[in-house]
Amino acid sequence: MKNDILKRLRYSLGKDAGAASVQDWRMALSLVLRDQLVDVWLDSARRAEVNASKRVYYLSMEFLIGRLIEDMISNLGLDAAARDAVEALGQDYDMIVHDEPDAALGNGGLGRLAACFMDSLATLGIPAFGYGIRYEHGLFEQSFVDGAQAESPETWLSQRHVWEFERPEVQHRIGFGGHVSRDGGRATWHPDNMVVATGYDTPVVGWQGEWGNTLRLWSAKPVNPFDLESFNRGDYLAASRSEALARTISRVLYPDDTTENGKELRLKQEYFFTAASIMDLMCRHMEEDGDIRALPEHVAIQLNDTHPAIAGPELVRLLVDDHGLAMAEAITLARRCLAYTNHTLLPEALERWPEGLFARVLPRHLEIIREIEAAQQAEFPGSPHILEHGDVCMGELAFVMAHKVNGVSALHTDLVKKTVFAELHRIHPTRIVNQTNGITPRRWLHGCNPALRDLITQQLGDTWVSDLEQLAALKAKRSDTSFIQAFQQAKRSNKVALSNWISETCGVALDPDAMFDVQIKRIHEYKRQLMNLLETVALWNEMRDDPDRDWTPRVKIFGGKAAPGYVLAKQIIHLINDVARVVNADPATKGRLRIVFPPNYNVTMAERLIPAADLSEQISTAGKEASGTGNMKFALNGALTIGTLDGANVEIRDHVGSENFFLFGLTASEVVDRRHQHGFSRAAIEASPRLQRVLGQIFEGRFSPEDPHRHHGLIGMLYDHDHFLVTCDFDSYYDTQRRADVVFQNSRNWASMALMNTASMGWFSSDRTIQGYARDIWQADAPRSALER
Ligand code: DL6
Repeated sequence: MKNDILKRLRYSLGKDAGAASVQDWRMALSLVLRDQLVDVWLDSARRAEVNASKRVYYLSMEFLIGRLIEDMISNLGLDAAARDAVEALGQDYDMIVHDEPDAALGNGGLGRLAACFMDSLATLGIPAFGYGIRYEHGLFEQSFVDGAQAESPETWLSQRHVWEFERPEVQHRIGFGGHVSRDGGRATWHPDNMVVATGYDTPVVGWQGEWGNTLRLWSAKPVNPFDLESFNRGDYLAASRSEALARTISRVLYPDDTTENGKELRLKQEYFFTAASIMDLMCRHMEEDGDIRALPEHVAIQLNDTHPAIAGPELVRLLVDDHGLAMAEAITLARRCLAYTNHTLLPEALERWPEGLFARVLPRHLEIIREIEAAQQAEFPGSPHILEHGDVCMGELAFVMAHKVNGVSALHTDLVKKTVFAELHRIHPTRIVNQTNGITPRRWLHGCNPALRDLITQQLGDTWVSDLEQLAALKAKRSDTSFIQAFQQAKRSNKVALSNWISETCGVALDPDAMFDVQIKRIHEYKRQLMNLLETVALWNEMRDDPDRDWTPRVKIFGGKAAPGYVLAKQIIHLINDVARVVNADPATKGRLRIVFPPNYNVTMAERLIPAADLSEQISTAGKEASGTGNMKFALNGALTIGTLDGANVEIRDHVGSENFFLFGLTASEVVDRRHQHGFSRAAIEASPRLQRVLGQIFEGRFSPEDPHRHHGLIGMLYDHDHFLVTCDFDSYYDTQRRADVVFQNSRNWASMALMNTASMGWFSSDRTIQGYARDIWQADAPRSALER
């Protein structure tokens, strides 16, 4: 390996060892690893083709993959070899692997789930492609300027993305606009704009390097690189206009997963990657099989939320306009290939596009949607409309064009049936199924937590990594003193490492024996970071009132980005930073309360924070968080959860035991009832002197003396529009936190509760989730046969 690295350095990067930077060493190592992936990857593709296996196509606007190098190394079983080779070359291995930029091609849970699914598909040997967009700029970089969020463009591609292979030969022309002509009933779409989608392939090889799938990301290029005539005239701007327009489509990830911004560009992005993916898989099918009617036997297309919902009309368009099928047959055939995952009930995230916009951008698709709508109404009169109030409703479209629709936790699926799709569920009672989310144990325990990984492997061997239910054997160790001590030691070493990093990055010294209480996720009202902060201020008040009490030391850690246009979320960030400044400078707490908010939360930061957490904050308003996956990562890494009965918290609590989970707050149905009570938030505030005091302090500018009015908007919202019931759950949350304080004081008992969490989380592996999709949705039960050579 050492020689291979030197060879790559010299012949691929044109550097010799004396001149190589850390980045060069990292690239050379990555290229050597990539070589090792290629054989299994190509071999898997060949086997899938020879076996005529059904392939899964996972269409997702987002793949939040993070860094890949450590995943690749450990999936190939090369941890020791890679470290030895790099060290033998006199280089710092950790520095090299940490040099890789974090590929942030996603906003949060939905994108990270897609990345976990890619890992599990490869580990299970299910032939699959992930299809998405190769954004030039991923999720924005966050910094804090005087406590307020500032955004700047992310530039992951400023360095070469070493893992990918550009495929200039894989190109599809994607049209926009224009008109539709008819010749003897056959429609032809004449777009007036075209871009070329070019594929970039990243191999995704599963655990132990037995199977490899492809993540194919599309980049938009102009049909003609530039206009020679304008160039010759000296009008260089006009000459490159078409390139600039094309590139805009794959330039930036939309920084918001719950609202639709820049409607036209967003719609074009959605159509761009969906159409390229559908064309791509159709070409593959026609080359390998040749019978268009056999498509559903070979193709399972999963729509990750409604973003790729245009896949239905696009598939129908190709079947009708290019392959000559009748409309009714095409709709049925397309439906047999398609399935749709719903990830949210928030009304603002259920996409709707004005019909006028659709007519302008995708005129043929609008015609087809009208036919789909007519067919649905003819078969099921009174069915909810896809075209409603001048909008195209993508949720209804995705539902009607899918043979299965799934929610992402038991509670969420139940609510999907009762709320957003109640009527469609009545009409199609077997279409909605549940597939509770999961996380890959490769990254979220084996990779990110070497201390705990090694302890578990000493006990169980290493087969748990691909069979996570084996962790249940650890339950027998809950009263084993020496094991519990080793478990505590692993956690403490992670907390020390995190403390060192926080001290370097935030300049705040932490006590590793304090309770590390962590809330990391997008900043959103429903996720209630604000409630966590109000509780922190209340605790600060009580510490100051009674400084000699035996307070449990706490470190409150926040991490997350607010969508740039989401004003309230940005105000919450500002308030957290304002409170942190005052509390951290206050000697009265005697260092027993610290607040830290490291900027630019991303996958890599999560990998640092999660192994060091004692308490996991999963405190969304019940009924609002579809599942959560951070909740699973924390519990797997031995944090106790403080949480509401929301999303997958419900199932986590069932698995780890109610005695090992700090539950508080209103249930989903109580939330709905409470909202109907007039003046509920004022009543809750009046009933809680503790909360009144905190709100009063913030209102008076206690934490923002330089701008006392700064947080009036937030306080006014809590009094008059507390849609997410922060005020109603506050007291119960505060009391539960104090219960956690008491339990934490008995460190031995806390550790055994934490161990019960780790030991009970096997079911939350994304391998289990993917097996569920394969069985209930894709009928792609190839796994074992694919792995047999
Ligand atoms: O299913 C993955 C993830 C869930 O764990 C979160 O609870 C949910 O909020 C998130 N949903 C979205 C919705 N985006 N859109 N549209 O990201 O999905």
